[in-house]
Amino acid sequence: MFSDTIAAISTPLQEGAISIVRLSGADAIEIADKLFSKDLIQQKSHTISYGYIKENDKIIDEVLVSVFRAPKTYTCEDVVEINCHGGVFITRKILTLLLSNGARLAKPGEFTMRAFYHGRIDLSQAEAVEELIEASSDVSADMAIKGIRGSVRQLIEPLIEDLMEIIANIEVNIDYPEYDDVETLTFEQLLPKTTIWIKKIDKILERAQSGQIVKRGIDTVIVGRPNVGKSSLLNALLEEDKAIVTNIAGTTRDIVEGNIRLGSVQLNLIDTAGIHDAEDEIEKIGIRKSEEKLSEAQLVLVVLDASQPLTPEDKQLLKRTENKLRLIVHNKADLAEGDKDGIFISAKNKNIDSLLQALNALYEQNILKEDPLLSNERQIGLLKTAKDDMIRAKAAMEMQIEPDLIEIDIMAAHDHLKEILGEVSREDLIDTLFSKFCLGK
Ligand SMILES: Nc1nc2c(ncn2[C@@H]2O[C@H](COP(=O)(O)OP(=O)(O)OP(=O)(O)O)[C@@H](O)[C@H]2O)c(=O)[nH]1
Ligand SMILES: [Mg+2]
Repeated sequence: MFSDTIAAISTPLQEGAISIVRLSGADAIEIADKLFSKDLIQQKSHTISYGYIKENDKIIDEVLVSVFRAPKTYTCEDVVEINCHGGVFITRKILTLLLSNGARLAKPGEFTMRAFYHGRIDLSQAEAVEELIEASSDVSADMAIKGIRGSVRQLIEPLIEDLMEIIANIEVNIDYPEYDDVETLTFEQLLPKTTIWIKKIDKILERAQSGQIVKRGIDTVIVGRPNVGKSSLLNALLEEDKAIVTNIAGTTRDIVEGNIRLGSVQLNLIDTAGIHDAEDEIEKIGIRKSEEKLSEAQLVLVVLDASQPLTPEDKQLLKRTENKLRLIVHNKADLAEGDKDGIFISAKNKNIDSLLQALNALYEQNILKEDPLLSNERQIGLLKTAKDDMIRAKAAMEMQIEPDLIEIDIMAAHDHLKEILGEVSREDLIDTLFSKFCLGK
C-alpha cells in the first residue's frame, strides 16, 4: 500500500541509556542491512541481533537490531528497530545514515497510521494509542489500553448491527412490497426498536461522562456563605496557601483555582466568593461568578460553619445545590460541640481526613468499576450525532412518513457510528488525527 520505507527516532531526543531508531516498509531490512555489521537479510523474524552500525568501515555505535517481518508487526510491514546508545548525536547520526540509504523521515504518528491503513487497528484503537501515551493516571491508562484492545469496537459494533437490521427491514419492504411472504414493515415494529436503540446510546453517553471525568478531572466548586472557611479548605486540600484567608467576611472576590489528585481522579478545585446579599460592587461581581461556577460544577462542596447554627443563607444554598452531586462539609469542627455525624473537618488546622475519605468513596464507587467506556471527544461527538439522526428518524416514524425517507436518517446514524471506527472517514480528519502523535510512533 505504501511504496516508501519510513524511519524515525522513536524515543525522546535526549541523553539516555538507550535510544530506538525505527524503520518500517518494504525496504526496511535491506536498508538496515547496509549499515549493520552482520547479515540481516537472512535474520529470522522477531529476533534480535547484536553488532555494529558502520559508516563505510568506521564503527559508529554498538547496537541491538530487532527484525520483525510483515505482517505480524506494529505497522503490518517489515519493521526494524535499532537500539543504540542513547546519545543525541549518535541517535541522529544513525537516523541520518538510514535516510541517506533510502528511507524517508516519518511524519508524526505515521507508524500507527500505517497500522490503521493496513487494517490492523481501527481509528478508535489508534486514538487509544495516543491516549495511552498521554495518560496521567492508572485509570486513564487502563481505559486507553482497553481501547487499544478494541473496547470501542465492542461497544459500537452491536449498535451498528441493530441499524443494519432496521435498514435491511426497510429495504425489503421498499424492494418487494408485493410479496406476501415478506413481512410488511410497520411502524409498530420499528418504533420500539428505535426507542431501545436510543436508550442504549444514552447509556453509553452517560458512562462516557465518567470517562471524561477520569481524563480531565472533576470540576469541583467550593461554596458557602462568607467566612465559613472555603478558602481555608482550598488551601488545606492544595497543601499550599493559595487563597487569601482572613476573618473578614467577603475576603475572596475572584475565583481561585487549583488541582489535586486523589488516588486515580483529579479534582479541579474552584474557591468562590461567599454567596450572600452583598452591598459592595466588587463583591457582587464575585458572587455572580460564584453562581456561574456553581451551575457548571460537576461536584459541589457546600461548606457550613459547624460552630454556628444554620443561617437562612446556608439553608438557601443547601436548597439550591439539592440536585447537584454534592458533599456537605461541616468546617470549624474544632469549635463545634455535640454530635459529629457527617463530614466534619477543621480546614484551619489542616484536619480534612473525613472529607478526603468521602471523596475517595464517591469516586472509587462511581466511576472506576465500569468498563468499557468512551472517553474520546471525537467519538462521543459522533455518537451524539448518530443519536440525533435517530431521534429525527423516530419523529418521522411517529408521523408515519414513508420508510424510504426515514431510511436516510438511519443511514446517517449508521455512517456516523462507522466513522468512530474510521470506516467511513475523511482523509483530512485522519491526517490531523495522526499528526497529533509523537514522532516515531
Ligand atoms: N477555628 C477555626 N477557624 C477557621 C477554620 N477554617 C477557617 N477558619 C477561620 O475562618 C475565617 C474565614 O476563613 P476563610 O477561609 O477566609 O473563609 P471563606 O469562606 O473563604 O470566606 P470568604 O472568602 O470571605 O467568603 C478565618 O479567620 C479562618 O482562619 C477552622 O477549621 N477552625
Ligand atoms: Mg474565601
